[in-house]
Amino acid sequence: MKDIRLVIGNKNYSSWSLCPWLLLKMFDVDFEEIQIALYQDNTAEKLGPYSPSLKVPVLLHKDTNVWDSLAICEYISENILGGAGWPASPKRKANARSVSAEVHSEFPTLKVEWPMNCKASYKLTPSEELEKEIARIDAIWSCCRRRFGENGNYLYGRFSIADCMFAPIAISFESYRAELCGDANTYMQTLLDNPFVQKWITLGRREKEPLSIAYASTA
Ligand SMILES: N[C@@H](CCC(=O)N[C@@H](CS)C(=O)NCC(=O)O)C(=O)O
Repeated sequence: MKDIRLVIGNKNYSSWSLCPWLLLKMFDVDFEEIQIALYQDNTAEKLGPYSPSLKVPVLLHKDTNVWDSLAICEYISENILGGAGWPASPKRKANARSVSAEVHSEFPTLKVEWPMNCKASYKLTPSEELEKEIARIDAIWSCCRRRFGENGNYLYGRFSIADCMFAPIAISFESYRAELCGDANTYMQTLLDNPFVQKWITLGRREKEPLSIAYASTA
């Protein structure tokens, strides 16, 4: 058994699972993946031993377990990557933490109207509320790239946890054809071209389990 284990859900649908998975992959951390199919009759029984919230993702590291995607990314950065998960400068780190927390706590319409589904590929016209959320994400991406992106193609130049938090959104934006401004669109493409995001999408598309009737209709 490996020291670091990550419990994730279906790659096709589990947007939060992608965030820490991508961080571990990008920093070449050796870990074991434990995949549990969500919304099956036995899902709670399988998650119970790992996850007090009965949700994924969960990180198991030696005798510690951490649940909730952003807490896991913070833990990985602090305890496994020596802090390298965030940009080094305090100003950029504060900004990166703010936008990552915003993904975590905001955008309720996006999460319901355009849930990540790696198999989906069609235009889905956003509601007025969703348009406002897309505009906010467009503004975050454009502004970060302009202010902080000089040393690379990611949000703060070099890859960081902020990119992990936005990767599932990039997948949804591509699936449902979000209309973005130039800089934001280029950043979305950077995320989609990331080899590990590509791998996640490919593996997600191969999965067979539907989540529920509602999700299954878009799969
Ligand atoms: N805020 C949590 C959300 C976790 C979450 O909702 N996970 C979903 C999969 S992406 C899940 O486990 N759903 C199972 C359920 O709701 O029963 C995080 O960031 O980890």
